Amino acid sequence: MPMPHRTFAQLAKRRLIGKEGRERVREVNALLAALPDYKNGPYADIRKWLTSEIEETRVRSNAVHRDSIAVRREGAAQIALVGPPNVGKSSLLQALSEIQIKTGDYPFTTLRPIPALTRIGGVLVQLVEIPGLIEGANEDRGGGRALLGVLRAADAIVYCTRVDADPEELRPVRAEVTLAGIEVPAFVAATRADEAKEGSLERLRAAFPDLEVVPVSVIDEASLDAFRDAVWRLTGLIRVRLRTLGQTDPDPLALDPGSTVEDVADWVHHDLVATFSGARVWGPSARFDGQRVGRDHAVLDGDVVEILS
Ligand SMILES: Nc1nc2c(ncn2[C@@H]2O[C@H](COP(=O)(O)OP(=O)(O)OP(=O)(O)O)[C@@H](O)[C@H]2O)c(=O)[nH]1
Ligand SMILES: [Mg+2]
Repeated sequence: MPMPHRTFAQLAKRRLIGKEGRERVREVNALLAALPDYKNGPYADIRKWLTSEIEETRVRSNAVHRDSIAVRREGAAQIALVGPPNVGKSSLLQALSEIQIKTGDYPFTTLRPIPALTRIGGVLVQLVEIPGLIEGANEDRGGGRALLGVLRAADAIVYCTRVDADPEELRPVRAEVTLAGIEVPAFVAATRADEAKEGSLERLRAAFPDLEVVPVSVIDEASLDAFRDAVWRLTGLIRVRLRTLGQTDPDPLALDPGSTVEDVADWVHHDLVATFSGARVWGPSARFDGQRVGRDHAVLDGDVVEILS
């Protein structure tokens, strides 16, 4: 009587966790040998998955020897999503952007960093899924050095972990980032929040008291909005909308905090900086609507600015 196929699949996944390269291929072959030899049905599916694992492991091992995997920057900020395999990073990217991306109920579905643009309050922000950052990354385990290189270039990090998982699963990932000397703003996304058991969110918060913990589920729009807001806070950027001829642009510009009216004018047109005479401002930085201000006036998140020529 063979082992039930679900048990076999679970066992197989568990035995592959943390194994890479030759060691992983050996484990896959051992599992294939133990697998009942059905031509169709769930066992045949497991066979297909395991066989594809061999090829994917080979692809990954080759990537190990690269120094860097470039991710072209796009948007106002670049935010890295990192965490243990199979927590739902790709699903988040998919839910928040237009990209079609492979997701799967098994670890290491994603093999290389994957960028996706998401719009937050009218500003495009780039999210990058960093797959398979495992313990030993700093010693280049699992191609870790290249992955850490991508993380280093990011403006901020979202640590992703399943809300119901043991918080200890995330700790090695965070430890590798710290070990690499990467210090950027971060929060913890408690993924698959729709599956949360009582108390698991609190347990996660207790395990990471120094980080904000944001529960998120791809099937809960409100949680996705809260996630977007948290990502926006991480960027530290401020949003300013332009007003021209009495019309306010719906899409804001993203500026560094502390930016002035002069920076806004520079964004509109470099030549404008030399000639413009000031601005009118509505919103948080204005004492009253349409206040007339000089070029050194600092703008704030949510301002509307009309440059006066
Ligand atoms: N219930 C529930 N399932 C989810 C959610 N997000 C992802 N999943 C499931 O979790 C599994 C893993 O999802 P992926 O998005 O591939 O996870 P990943 O972190 O990108 O995984 P790797 O790239 O393999 O490391 C899939 O079976 C998804 O359907 C969620 O919010 N709720
Ligand atoms: Mg993935």
